[in-house]
Amino acid sequence: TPRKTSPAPLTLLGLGAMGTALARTWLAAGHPLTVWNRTPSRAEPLAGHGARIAPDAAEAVAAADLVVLCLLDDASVEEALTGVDLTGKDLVNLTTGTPSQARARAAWAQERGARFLDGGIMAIPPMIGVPESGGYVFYSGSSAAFEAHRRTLAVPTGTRYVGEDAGFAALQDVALLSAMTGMFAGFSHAFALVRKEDIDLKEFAPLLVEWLVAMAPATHSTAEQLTSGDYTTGVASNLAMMVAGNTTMLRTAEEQGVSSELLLPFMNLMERRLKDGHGDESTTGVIELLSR
Ligand code: FVH
Repeated sequence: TPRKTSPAPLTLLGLGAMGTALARTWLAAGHPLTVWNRTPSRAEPLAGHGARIAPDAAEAVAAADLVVLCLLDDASVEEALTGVDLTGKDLVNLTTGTPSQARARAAWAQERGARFLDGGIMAIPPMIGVPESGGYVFYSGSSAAFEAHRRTLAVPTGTRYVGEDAGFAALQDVALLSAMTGMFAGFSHAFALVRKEDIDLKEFAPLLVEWLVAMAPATHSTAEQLTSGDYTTGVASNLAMMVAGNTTMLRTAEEQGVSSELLLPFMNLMERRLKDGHGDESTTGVIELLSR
């Protein structure tokens, strides 16, 4: 029979909305948890759930080998850990930052004798501790640290390790968030078009969802085309047809008294690519115009 190991101790710095959600799941799973927050009053409610509250970041870090950070930004990580002894620690930084901030922070941690993992959280606080929500964290950096703490890290939400390059988690996190921003822009424009008409928005919403889900697999063909270098569409809609269709979308916006400012940046790129002679392609060629 497999030997049952007791839940590993860890430290968590940062008890904002996300940090508190993480703390609660580790405590509920029986992990001995030491917490620290810049504003101590935010830590107090966790004492009743079994957390040990450290008076400062240095004491919190000293309490466990695994130290998780969930602070506002990279500057707050710097501020919280300045002067703290990190020798022999495994730092897991769930603070959102850029890829270069993650790489610099990994080098910084290594200089101080610590292993480093960066994490990009693909979840919001209510999804933490709810496996069926589909939330997860991208991790990158020290694979040895990831393997050592894999079970503990999997307690609050799913885990996806994406490589030794400490910047990869942040990069893929931000790439997904950027795609989400485009989707928000798209459905905001759609609602703006219909909302002043006699159309039930609650009936329109599921149509929008169905359409977005039906179109989402285009991401797979985009990946295939970028990999092969052949952007031509074959039987599917091509850029020449789509640019012609843009005229109807822009005219409809005008008729409805809706600004096209959310659509125009992408449409302008499509038109540029068409003018460059790529009417037989999909929209994949637009990506060529984005690289600086
Ligand atoms: N909440 C969310 O939906 C998103 C989901 C995706 C990932 N993000 C990132 O997670 C990090 C923490 O987010 P949060 O929601 O917990 O944020 P807040 O509730 O605003 O808490 C911020 C904590 O950071 C502490 N803090 C701020 N500045 C400093 C500093 N200079 N030194 C030490 N600690 C600092 C703050 O402490 P206090 O204000 O209570 O004293 C909070 O503990 C974040 O990167 C999101 O992008 C969340």
